[in-house]
Amino acid sequence: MPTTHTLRPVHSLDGLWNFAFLGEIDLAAFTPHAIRFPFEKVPVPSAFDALPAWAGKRGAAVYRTTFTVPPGHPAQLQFGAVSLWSRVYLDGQPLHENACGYAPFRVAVPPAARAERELLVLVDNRFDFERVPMHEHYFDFYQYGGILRSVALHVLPVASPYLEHVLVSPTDHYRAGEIELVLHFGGIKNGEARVALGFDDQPAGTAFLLPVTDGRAVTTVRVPAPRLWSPDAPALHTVRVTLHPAGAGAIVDDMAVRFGLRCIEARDGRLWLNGEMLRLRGYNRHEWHPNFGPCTPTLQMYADIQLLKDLGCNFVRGSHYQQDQRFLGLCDKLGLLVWEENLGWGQRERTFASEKFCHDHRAALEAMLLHSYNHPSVILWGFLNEAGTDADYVRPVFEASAALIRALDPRRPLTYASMFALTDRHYDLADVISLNLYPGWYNCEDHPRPLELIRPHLAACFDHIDRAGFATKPVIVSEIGAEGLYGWHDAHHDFFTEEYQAAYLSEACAAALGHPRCSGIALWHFSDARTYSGCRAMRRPRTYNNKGTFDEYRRPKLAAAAVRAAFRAEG
Ligand code: ADA
Repeated sequence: MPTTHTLRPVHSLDGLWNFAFLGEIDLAAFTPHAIRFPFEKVPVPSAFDALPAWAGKRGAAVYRTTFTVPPGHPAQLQFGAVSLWSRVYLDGQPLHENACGYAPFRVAVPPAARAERELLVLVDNRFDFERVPMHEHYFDFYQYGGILRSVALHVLPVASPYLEHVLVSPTDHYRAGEIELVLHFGGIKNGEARVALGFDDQPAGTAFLLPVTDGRAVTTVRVPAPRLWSPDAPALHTVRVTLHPAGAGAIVDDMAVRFGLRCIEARDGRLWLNGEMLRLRGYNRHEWHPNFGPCTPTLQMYADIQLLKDLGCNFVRGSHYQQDQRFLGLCDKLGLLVWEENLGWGQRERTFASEKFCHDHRAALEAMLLHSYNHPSVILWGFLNEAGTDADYVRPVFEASAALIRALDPRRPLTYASMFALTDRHYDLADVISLNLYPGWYNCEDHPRPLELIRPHLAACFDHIDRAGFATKPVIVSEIGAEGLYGWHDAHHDFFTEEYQAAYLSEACAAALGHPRCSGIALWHFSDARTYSGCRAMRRPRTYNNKGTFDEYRRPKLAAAAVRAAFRAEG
């Protein structure tokens, strides 16, 4: 884990929990005291509807476990992700609701006189715009239910402050090892905190006082023996922050975080990493495997990164939601650049008019920034894929999102993937312009040779951006692709064959990477993934999005060799 503690006890709650699928219950009438049903044992993390017993089912379910906290101690539950909607009960009392199935969240556990505590998580994977407006049935990826990511219990110090987040940013002097630390505290609002810092294997330095305003303190320091992070040499450092009591006495809390010294910039129409021009070669990737749904084992994540690197990629877009911290940690260590984005897919006016949506989106975006901040692999923040950015109703949410990102992290560029390359009205808000383009796949019914559409369309889009006044912003093709059904070949090399897909991706790579305005390409997509059920799947054979270069079991299609040739020639 990128964040560790040596003083506070941290217990993983992953393992077998009691579980019951409740189906179409009325959530308003639910009370944990009235539960009279047999529990089964189900692992946490899990997507219950990826398991054979509840595959494809929608409804409510409960997960239940117990844990112990020393009497009188406060504690905190840290959830990686619970989908789609959840309510957390502690000892029968509702404590917290969450309505973004991919955002991490924390729940304060108040001190109690007894040690054993009962934790019950009510989850619901039914779509319901009023209750869970961030998730919609029309998203082109299957949305599962359950406690999708790890759960941990942190036992906190009694009646003293503790460290909530430590955010590390390399400054302009990153080559000399200078970093800015923003410390978020629990238990001190305004006042002072005594902290000490230790880097890598070295002991902590002398404790010093920092002013705390609104629960936060900022300081700038130098990392001894600094080494730069880059995809080719992904060197990592650690800082351990120790928190001391105001007077004399032992340390009350500590937190060690891993980070990298690197600088990512969007300027002069290009992307720059550590001062060198950067071109992104990569894929969009869903966190998904047919056997586990979105709860992918670490080994599979590692294998996927190996496949990406073998194709010559330096970049992955975590489409279309916050990534698992394990995946980001692997990208840090193995040197793969990441676009980290908040959940969203094609939302239109009704969504942007919803107060609950605006609130939940903001909370999830903030959680993404706080939890994924220290990953040097993350070079772009993104949000709301393919929203209605050809219209003005998105503006307030887009402006507020950009402002929130810039307030929390002024040093990393932000972007959003637009499906309206020629009519988008909000490019001014992005540091990097990202275009989802499907010439030669969608909307080309009247063209006899659709592959010929790719090059002129890309050129027209790049040209439009410059003419619209955004020549100083880098542009990337954030999606482009075609379906190829694994094992489907025919002499016509027509739509859905592996041959058409391979030719399409070759042409897309050549058109994008051959254009002087292009700062990168993320192909759609890495591996086939389950999507819509029912009639919405008419354009999705097998109810899969089959535009993977690999099928769902990571078997390569012909496209793999085509992309490898294109990317390796660049890299
Ligand atoms: C969009 C969208 C992807 C996927 C893709 C496609 O650009 O962002 O999630 O749906 O289209 O396959 O059509």
